[in-house]
Amino acid sequence: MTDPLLIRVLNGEIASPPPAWLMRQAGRYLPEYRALRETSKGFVDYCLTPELATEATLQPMRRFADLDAAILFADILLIPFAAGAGVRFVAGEGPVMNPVASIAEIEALTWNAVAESLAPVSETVRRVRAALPADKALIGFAGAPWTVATYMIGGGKDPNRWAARTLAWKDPAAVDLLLTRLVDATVSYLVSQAEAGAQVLQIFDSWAEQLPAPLFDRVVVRPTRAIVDGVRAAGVAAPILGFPRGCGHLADVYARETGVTALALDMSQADAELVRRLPAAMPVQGGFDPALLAAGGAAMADEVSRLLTVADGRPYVFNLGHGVSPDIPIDHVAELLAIVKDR
Ligand code: 1CP
Repeated sequence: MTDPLLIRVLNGEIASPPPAWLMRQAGRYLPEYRALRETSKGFVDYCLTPELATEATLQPMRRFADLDAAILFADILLIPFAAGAGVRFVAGEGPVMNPVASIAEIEALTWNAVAESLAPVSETVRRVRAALPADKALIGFAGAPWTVATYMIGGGKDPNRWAARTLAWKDPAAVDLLLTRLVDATVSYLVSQAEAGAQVLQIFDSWAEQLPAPLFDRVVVRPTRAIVDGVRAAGVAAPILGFPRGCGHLADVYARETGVTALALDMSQADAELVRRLPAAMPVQGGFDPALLAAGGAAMADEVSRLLTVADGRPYVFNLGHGVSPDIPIDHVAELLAIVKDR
């Protein structure tokens, strides 16, 4: 049997039309998601209940036949939750947790309990894979260590990553220890997702922005390289997508030095000159502005054409440059996917 289109393209095939999926394709813009979410006690419970998480993963697949892949319904903050950081999602405020700032606080977390408490996620992966048609790929994911660390150091959303960036300069040993613990937890988490049936793995580094090059190397590139090496050492061959959002032209360094299979581009990185400098033939993904998806209209088709030009003969996966936001009209999603698949 041939592999799903997304896997073939991440392994180097050029496809027209390209495979398509959308970051945050499950979630609050879907009425069926909001209805299901009301039945759970809280967001973490929802993610760790395989029946609910399986249903949330499959909802966008049922609605949009043009999607080539499902992404596991979970969250990048499940690792700090499982490590006992007190993660909770407060309505209207986002994630909150107990901040860590010292080696003692980092060592006091229950890192050894992470794998067991995230076992329900592997069960979700097994259920989704069993329910998905063979031609649709299943994507597993985790947050990159730096992005997860910014929430842990900030005690939740850390505006401008100020707390995390300050600590990275002030107490490098503490931040490096936190990143090391996160690398180890993330490697086993991703390996168990792959063993349960995830065919692609994406590493979300949503807060890779605002870092000077030496710090970018220390907190983004090296920990990501360690994850890729760890996953490969465990015998997992699945393509790995890296998404270093907001790092501008440092995406080139990231693409060369982390070992990822393919690079997910944000809006400003979806630029012909930047893409030309990437390692030869490395597949690229994404770049479409979620605000244009909110706006809708004829400009969507022009931007899809532009992105195909930017990919310039490389394997390309259609996606957004950041996640779907809750206010996006569902009709615009269907229209956008039809535009992508029409050519
Ligand atoms: O109440 C709710 O329903 C919670 C809303 C929600 C949802 C639907 C959160 C809380 N997380 C998710 C799911 C989620 N998160 C997925 C599921 C699969 C999908 O459809 O794509 C994924 C891949 C994520 C990843 C995630 N979580 C990221 C990385 C991607 C990105 O958007 O940059 C980040 C930064 C988070 C943290 C997070 N989770 C949720 C919130 C409110 C936040 C904070 C975001 C912020 O700090 O602004």
